[in-house]
Amino acid sequence: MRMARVTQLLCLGVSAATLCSPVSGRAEQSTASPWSVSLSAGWLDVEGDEPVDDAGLAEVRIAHTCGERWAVEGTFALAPDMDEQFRHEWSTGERVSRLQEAAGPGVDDTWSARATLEALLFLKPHGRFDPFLAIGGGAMWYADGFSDDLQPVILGGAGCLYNLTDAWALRADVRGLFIGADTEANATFTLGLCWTPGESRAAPALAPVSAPVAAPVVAPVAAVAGKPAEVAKPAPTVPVDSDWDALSDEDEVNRYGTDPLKRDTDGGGVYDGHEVIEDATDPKARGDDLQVFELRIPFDEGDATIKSEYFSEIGVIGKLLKDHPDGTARIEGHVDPLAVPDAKAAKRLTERRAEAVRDALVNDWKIQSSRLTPVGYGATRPKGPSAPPKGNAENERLEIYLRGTVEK
Ligand SMILES: [Ca+2]
Ligand SMILES: [Ca+2]
Ligand SMILES: [Ca+2]
Ligand SMILES: [Ca+2]
Repeated sequence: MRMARVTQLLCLGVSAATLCSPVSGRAEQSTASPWSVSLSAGWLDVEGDEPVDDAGLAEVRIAHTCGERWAVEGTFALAPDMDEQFRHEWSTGERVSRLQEAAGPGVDDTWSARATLEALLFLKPHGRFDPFLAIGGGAMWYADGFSDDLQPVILGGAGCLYNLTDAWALRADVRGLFIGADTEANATFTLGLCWTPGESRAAPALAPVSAPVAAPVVAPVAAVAGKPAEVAKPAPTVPVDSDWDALSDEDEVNRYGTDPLKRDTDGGGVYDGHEVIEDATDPKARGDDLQVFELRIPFDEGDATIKSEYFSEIGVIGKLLKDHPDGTARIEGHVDPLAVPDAKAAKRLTERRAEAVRDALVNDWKIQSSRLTPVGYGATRPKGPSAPPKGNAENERLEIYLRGTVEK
């Protein structure tokens, strides 16, 4: 749970300490709300010499993203039915209710509420699995007056988000709680659901597809009758990119000296726009093109799960990176604009697919994650025109650009 939308997590849970942290959205560049809400439920494990026994727990959490890795989360927890705990009285051999000793005769169950504020540190902000550490404090209140009205709480622990979609994630939380002046030690275990309204995290900023096209020079309209001359607004210009290489024809001719009708002018394997925009190589010199692979992995519609029969194709990349320990890979996901019409959804889907390839390289080939850069381009880099009604299959692809994997 990658994070610009750090803050809205909603966890539904079953037990004590569940926390929905900003699943996918910590502070990356994004227009998403920084808020998240979580509902969780779980179990409150109580120290053995306390008046009450272990109990079920429900929690509501509201989180706010504070940066790439940090979020602040407020939690209200309720244990609605806490049974009494007993001790053995050695002198009489009887079981004695600790709760009735503390709260008075006839009180055989009670309930409690807790409010806390925690700081969350996300350890892997861009993964589908998004583990985090948590530490904070607050106060706890027991009904039936068997304890102080409000007891201070210090808590710490960890959790993990599993991003299902841009908006929803599962979460699991574990916390240790030190409550009250006698520092009784309790623990909570919860599962929940997180909801982050709005857009998901954004992919890393992309370079412009083509250089800005110079606006036509428009001569000012002559001044009339003493009025100042007005400047006509230029009509918006759509750059023409005849060869689908992400550089406009005009820029290819006037700025880069590349062939506006040839996608890969130097024939080295990498198209002109990628050399100019991403690679900083020379689109007119064949020898400096990066090593590039295009993977045609069929995904289910809207899904980013790689089917096992395609792991061997990723293995080709894994072996190259294994053989070249200094090599790095940029993993790009692309779809056709008709296949996923919503631009934000397309970007997120392609990012998830690129992350799936990265995860396979990390898990199956033990390639360090720091050597791999997954990027989602959505439908901004088609290889050719779309084809109604379902789109051009050529445009749905993963491209892997390798550096440092070819002996010079
Ligand atoms: Ca072009
Ligand atoms: Ca070209
Ligand atoms: Ca090239
Ligand atoms: Ca080149």
